[in-house]
Amino acid sequence: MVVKTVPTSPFADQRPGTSGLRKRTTVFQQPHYLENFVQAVLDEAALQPGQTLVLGGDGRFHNREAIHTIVRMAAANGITHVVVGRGGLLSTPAASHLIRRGVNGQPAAGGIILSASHNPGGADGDFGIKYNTGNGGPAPEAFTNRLAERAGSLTAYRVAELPAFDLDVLGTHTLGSLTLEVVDPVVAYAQLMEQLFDFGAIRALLTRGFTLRFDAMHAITGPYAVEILERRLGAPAGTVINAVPLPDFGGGHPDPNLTYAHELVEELFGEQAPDFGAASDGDGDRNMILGRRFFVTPSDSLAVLAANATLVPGYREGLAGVARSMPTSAAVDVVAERLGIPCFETPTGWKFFGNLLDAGRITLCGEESFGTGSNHVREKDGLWAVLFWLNIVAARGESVEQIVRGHWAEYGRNFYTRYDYEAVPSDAANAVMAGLRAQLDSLPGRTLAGRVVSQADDFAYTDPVDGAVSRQQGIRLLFQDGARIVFRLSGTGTEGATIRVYIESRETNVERLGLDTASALADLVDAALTVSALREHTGRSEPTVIT
Ligand code: VG1
Ligand code: CO
Repeated sequence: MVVKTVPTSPFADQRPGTSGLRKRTTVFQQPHYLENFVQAVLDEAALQPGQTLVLGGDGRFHNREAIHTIVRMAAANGITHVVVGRGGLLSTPAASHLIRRGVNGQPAAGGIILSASHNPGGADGDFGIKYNTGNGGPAPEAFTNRLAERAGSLTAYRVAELPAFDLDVLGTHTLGSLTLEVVDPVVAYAQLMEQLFDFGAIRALLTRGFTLRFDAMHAITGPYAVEILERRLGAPAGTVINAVPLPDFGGGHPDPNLTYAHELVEELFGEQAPDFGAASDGDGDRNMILGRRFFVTPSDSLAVLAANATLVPGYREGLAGVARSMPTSAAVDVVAERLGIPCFETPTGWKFFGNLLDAGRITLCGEESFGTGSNHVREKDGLWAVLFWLNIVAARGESVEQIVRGHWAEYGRNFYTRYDYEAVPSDAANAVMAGLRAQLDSLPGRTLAGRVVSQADDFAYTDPVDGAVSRQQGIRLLFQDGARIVFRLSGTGTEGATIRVYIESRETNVERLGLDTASALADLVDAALTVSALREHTGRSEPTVIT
């Protein structure tokens, strides 16, 4: 096996964000750009001979070329075992499961996942890469900080000349000192789902005429959803729409929300609406849940799953605890209190749930950004959430809408909305945040939107397991009546800055539980825009997306 050492000059912009390194595809196609980052990952990960690396991606444009490069670099760096999904494909949750399960009873040491998640793909879209550690979860901040330093100071990378190999052929390929195992990307994951959920009850629900539609958005979950929903659960062929993964996601934006999953939304709010609708994102870790003419907010979804978990075989013993990211609504907190279990509030990004899951302190966790998951893997998991919902619907014999309205009646309702301002010039976005920081001391005690601010801060988190501290995770305005306004800058965008404004109010008056979200939150939205001077700083009168 011939190994070449290629001189490279470091890149200053290779600092991972909320979830890995995400850039324009054209940035990744620059000579040495991908290689430079991968060398830094392999150096930091420091796999020993005999240890296994899992490798796969969401199938977006440049996936296959990148997989070939990474295999050749892995061999050159002394890695002896690589497991890759057929065609170079693995959904993010399936990759997490494969790392944990490993091959032949041996867990893998880590994995490289190629994805820019919900960002558009294609030659003009985005590409991304991240490293997950041996627990199957995104590498913690300490790792990604070291990674960024190393990527910014490398002078060379190593790549091997290997015999040609075909990612579409299942089985073991021997390439010099490297054993490359090409595995079916779906089977192990589908088996895991069968262990967690009552497939018999869901099958019976479908036999009784319950109808569903799943929109794979031409992204990675197509093959997973066809296998699980149509083949194993018996939903009619065609239940999964946009089921074929395409390198550019069919030109769409593979983000399962009311704006981008419009085909599904139109059907679920139309005349012939099925009972249940769901969608997932580019890499399969997000989910949107819809009932007939009814949208479930991700924050409510987490609360409903927590309240009903013991109806599901995999969670029959109850929950050790729950966690949500800070901007996620406090609906799940109310459930946790009722159940008498701990509820943790973490910074945005799945990496912050890893320690809590590993330590057995939480069983379920979620984010307002259409992410929900559990201790079954160390990533959020789109299809898992869909199956959890179907299992609850089957067990309760109620519609999605009945379940959610019943939940509000029992626990109260947290009205919730998020305003995103995408591709804002960085200077303007930073000015918004700086302006808010400057007011933190003067805000408590002030009345905004008829409510008294009880606390204003920049969220900091101390990991209860390893003590790691993360600061500046978002500006919070907490009100005496439980309402909240949160501002933070996205760490996944690739153009300028994205400002996210999260707005929430708590309602327990039964007369007001059925209000529509926009009117329930109108005064808080106004207050948020005024106190931040967002329109003045950015010149934007409207957000890009409202969820
Ligand atoms: C966004 C979401 C965050 C999520 C992250 C990765 O991050 O807000 O909740 O964990 O995307 O999800 P940010 O920094 O842009 O707000 V995915 O499905 O894009 O990997
Ligand atoms: Co994703």
